Parts: sequence; structure tokens; C-alpha cells
Amino acid sequence: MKTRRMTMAQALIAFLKQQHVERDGREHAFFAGVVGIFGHGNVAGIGQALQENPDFPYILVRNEQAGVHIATGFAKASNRLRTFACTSSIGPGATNMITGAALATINRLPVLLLPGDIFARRNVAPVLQQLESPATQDTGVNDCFKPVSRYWDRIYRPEQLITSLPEAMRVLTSPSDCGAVTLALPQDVQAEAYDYPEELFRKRVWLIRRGEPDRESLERAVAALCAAARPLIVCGGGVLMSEASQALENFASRTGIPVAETQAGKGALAWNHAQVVGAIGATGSLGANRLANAADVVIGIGTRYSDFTTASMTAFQNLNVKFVNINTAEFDAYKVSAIPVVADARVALEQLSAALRGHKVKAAYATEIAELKANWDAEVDRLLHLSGQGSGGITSEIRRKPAQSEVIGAMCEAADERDVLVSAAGSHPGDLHKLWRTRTPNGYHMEYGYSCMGYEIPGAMGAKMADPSREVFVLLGDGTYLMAPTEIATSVQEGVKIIIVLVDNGGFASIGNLSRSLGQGGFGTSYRARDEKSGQLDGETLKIDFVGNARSLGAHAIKVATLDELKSALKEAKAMDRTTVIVVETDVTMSVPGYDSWWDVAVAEVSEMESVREARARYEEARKRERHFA
Ligand SMILES: Cc1ncc(C[n+]2csc(CCOP(=O)(O)OP(=O)(O)O)c2C)c(N)n1
Ligand SMILES: [Mg+2]
Repeated sequence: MKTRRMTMAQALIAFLKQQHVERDGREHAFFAGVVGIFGHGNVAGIGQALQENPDFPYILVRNEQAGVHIATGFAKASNRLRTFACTSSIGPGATNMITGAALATINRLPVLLLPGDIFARRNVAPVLQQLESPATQDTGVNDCFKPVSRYWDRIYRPEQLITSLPEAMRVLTSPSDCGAVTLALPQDVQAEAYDYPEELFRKRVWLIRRGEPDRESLERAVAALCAAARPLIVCGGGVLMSEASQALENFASRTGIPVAETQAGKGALAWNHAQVVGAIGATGSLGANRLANAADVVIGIGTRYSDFTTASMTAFQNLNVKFVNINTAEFDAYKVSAIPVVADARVALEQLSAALRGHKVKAAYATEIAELKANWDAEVDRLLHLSGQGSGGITSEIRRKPAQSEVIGAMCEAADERDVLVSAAGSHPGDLHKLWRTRTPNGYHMEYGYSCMGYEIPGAMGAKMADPSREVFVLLGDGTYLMAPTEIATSVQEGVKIIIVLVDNGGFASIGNLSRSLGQGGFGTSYRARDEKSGQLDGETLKIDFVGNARSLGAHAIKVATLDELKSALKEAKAMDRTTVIVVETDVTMSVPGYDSWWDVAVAEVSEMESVREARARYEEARKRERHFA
């Protein structure tokens, strides 16, 4: 047997370089490189191996969590066909990646995490940053990755790579099982040499299967659809991951079935497609939520049925509602007691289209869908352009602070057809779910599985790296920005240009509004100094120089006061070749309302505050609409 004598880390990098995936006859290298930060736990292992492989890019980031977000954003924008590996030292560098791991796993996106680990040899323990246990020597902080990883292993001996790496790749390239994969790499073992079989380093092409549905399940799905009077499609992220937009468009156009979108599925079809009725659920459109309310057959495609999608199980009120779930993951296909069609979205839609040839929704339902869509489009127009839009609009007052919906309107106008919008947490996901007008698949990149403050900037960098031909816009809040602005420096380092629109509203508008709706008056949600007299955080509003902060990290930064200034700043940003941050203060009183929607956030059952008791009474009433689909 031919062998190559290499360190474990050298062998690992050599293996990663040889991994490819293939789907629909197209082949891609699976790993675009490694992101991370070196410390004593990886510098002499993975760090040394990367130095020997200058053709395999290494991206130095500012925070390991953000490094994982870059990989995840890249994987999401690549429809899971590519990703990065993430390297960290041991201890805090490693645990910084746990949030990123959870985010990737929840969103079903592949990332390979390579945290450094404590000495396998143990004689020098406890090493710096080692978690000790009086009960066992076989535990450490990297065990925390277990529940947030779809595959987890610790490489105690160099030869374990030979059996562990193919398992890692199986999971990373699985359309149903993918998520974070963690290989914990003890610091000493990374540097240890072994005679690896040459075979380990051959080029491998992992086929991304397009699973076919079984005949019986498909027949049951067809029968349910033929019997439906008010069918509704819930378009989830799986439609995008499967690149099934065209198949969905054919299916929806031929059958006339309306398409409601989850956060992950938004944009699979263009916003103005005749069957697209907009967002569904807690942050849904009036049209989609009305249709969901009365739907008798719901076809969930590539969706996890999160509480935002189901409006905490209140969205579907038809007593006889049935579900048909098309999903590559059996786990999701069986949710809400559906007829499970365990298959790739594109394949299943093509087969359903063929089986339903000539089947169309009734004329009255088609008219209702068209009316709801037209009304919703008009409502979105109103919200995007509040100023001076004739009847119903607020008369033009040029100097006032813009509303957040108008900021979104200006961004929509500035974005070209293929441009990408990235966001994740705060009040932006809800507003964008309702208002953003996506024109091309993957043009709407929302991380709403983990809704993680701090994903936005690195996630957007990942999206930009996945397709540099698309301009990437980020909408984020002052809260999120302050949590993780630092990857701006990385974007400058890598020449990865993104446009960040920072909405400054003095703290947490989203959680503040939520708190007020729960009778808590916004306690602890705005950025104010501690007041000497009250002893509470209700003093002066903090003055934070966001423009100065962004500039200090290397970005081009612009402060705007009005909508017109925002529009010209967006033009300026598009012409720049460097990451640009536009800071805009908004009027929080002009928020986007909800539309026949609900989200279950439990209110205190007993309280000395009258407002909380009232909120609890409203809460108990609203919960009566929550359903089981057993
Ligand atoms: C890492 C993380 N911590 C906490 C939260 C809970 N959370 C959701 S939105 C939000 C406030 C976000 O503030 P900002 O970015 O200013 O957006 P705004 O609410 O003002 O629109 C918080 C604290 C979260 N989603 N992620
Ligand atoms: Mg804010």
C-alpha cells in the first residue's frame, strides 16, 4: 500500500482539498477554504498545514462565531453545494463557535468545525484553558458541541481521520441530515505524523441525490390535492436548496394553487408572480394568512413548520385541514400528521405536476386569490412609500425621520434584480418578510431559524463570496451592530464588499414593542444611561457614533437624516468598491402592523402589575386558537 507520511492536520487539509460534490451533472469543489483564528490549540497543527497549502485559502476573522457565520452564509447562498471549514484554538476560541454551530444545524446548513482540543497525551494537563473534571479525564468544553452538531467526533489518534472524514462528508453533503459537523482535534494529535494511505487523498465526488418519492405516498398526495377546494402551498427553504423554483412555478401556474412563503423560502418565486400571496404566519401578509386560515389542504414544501410559519399553530383553522409535506428529511415530512412525501422538492413537484395534469383550482378561488394578492400588493406599496403617496399616505414632510418601511422601500428601489438582501434579527425580519420584493431566487437571505443577532455582517460576507456578481445589502439594527461589527475589518481585508444599512432606533425596537404588548412597558430594551435618581436605565439616551465606529474598522460610512439622503447614499454605496455603512435614524412610532397573525410568547400568570394581568387575559384568550394536528 502506498502511503504518505504527514501530520494529522496536513492529512486533514489534503483531504478537504479533494472533496467535490455533484448535482445535475455539475461539479463543485465542496470546501472554498478555511476561516478561523489561530491560538496555541491549532497554530502548530492546522495552522502549519494551511501554511503548506497556499492554494487553499485561509481567511483570518475577528471572532470565531463570525467565522462560522461566514461559512454558513456561504453555504446558504450556494444552496448547500459549498462551504468552508472553520478552525479555532482550544477553550474560548472553540466555544465561540457553538452559537454558529447551533445556527447552522437549525437552518440545516453544512459547516465543518475543527475546534482544537486538549492534549490527548494528558501528561501535561491541565493545559491552558482546559476544563477539568474530578469525575473523568474524557470530557472538555468541546463536548458542548454535541447537541448542536449533526455529527461529532474527537480524533485521539491520527489514523482515526481515515474513518471519521468520510462520515463527516456523508453528513455535510446529505440533503436531509446536514448541519454542523464537529471534529475536535487534540492539539498534540494535530502535529503527530502517520503513514496515511494514498487512497485517502484521491479526488472524491459526492453525489447530491435527488430522492424520488415513493409511488404510494405520491398517489395519496395527488388524491388529497384533487379533493381540495382551497389548497395552499407553504414554500420553505427546501425549495431554494433544491433549486426547484422553476418546478414550483410550473406547478403553481398550472394548478393555480397560491404560494405562501416562509422566511427561508421567500423569493423562490418572484414577488409579482400571479400565485405568490406573500409571507405566511406571525410575520405574514393579510392575503396569505387569510388563505391559510381557511385552507383545506396545505402543501408544505421544504419547511420545518416553525412557530413563525404556523403563527404558533393558529394559522390553519379549517377543522378538516390536511397536510401534504414534501421534504428530503423524513423528520420534517411527518410533521403536523401530514401525508409524507419524502423526496427532493424539484423531483416531487415535477411528478405532482405530471400527475395533476389539467387539474386547476375553481374559478371562484382563483378570483379570491387574485383579489387578496392585489390588495396586499397595494398595502406593501403604501408602506414602502408612506410619504406623499396620495390618499392614505402621510403627506410629504421632507425633514422627518423615515419609517423603517420607507428605508426598506428605498433599499428595494436601489437593489437590482439579482441583488441580495441579508438580515437576521430585530424588527427587520418581520418587516422584510412582509415587504421585501424579491425578484430572483436567493435574492432574500434571511437567517430566521436561529434569528441570531450578529449573523448579518459575516453572513452577508458569505453570500457575497458565494456570488460576487450580486450586490449584497444588509439591513440591521443598532443592537445587532453593537453586538458584532468587527467583521467589517475582515470584509476590508478580503475585499468582500457589502452595503450595510444600520437602523438606529436607540435600542431594541422589536423586543421593546414585544415588551409593551406584554404589559411591561419596554423595560430594559432601550439604550439609555443609568439614571442617578431612579437607579434604573431610564436616563439620557446613549450617544453612539456609529459612523465613527464603522470608519474606524475601515468601512466607508455615511450618516443620513432623510429618505432623500438615504437614496443618494445607497447610490454612493453601490458605486463604492469597499464595504459601506449607511446609518439612518428611524421613527419607531411608524411601525409595520401585523396582519391576522399571532405569536405565542408566554405572559406572567401572576403579577402585581395591572398591565401584565391584562396582557395575560388577552394571552389566554388568544391561545384558544392554538391547534394540535394529531
Ligand atoms: C444573539 C441574540 N441575542 C438576543 C436576541 C434577542 N433579540 C431579538 S431582537 C433583539 C433586539 C435587536 O435590536 P436591534 O438590532 O437594534 O433591532 P430593532 O429591534 O431595534 O429593530 C434582541 C435582543 C437575539 N435574537 N440574538
Ligand atoms: Mg434597534
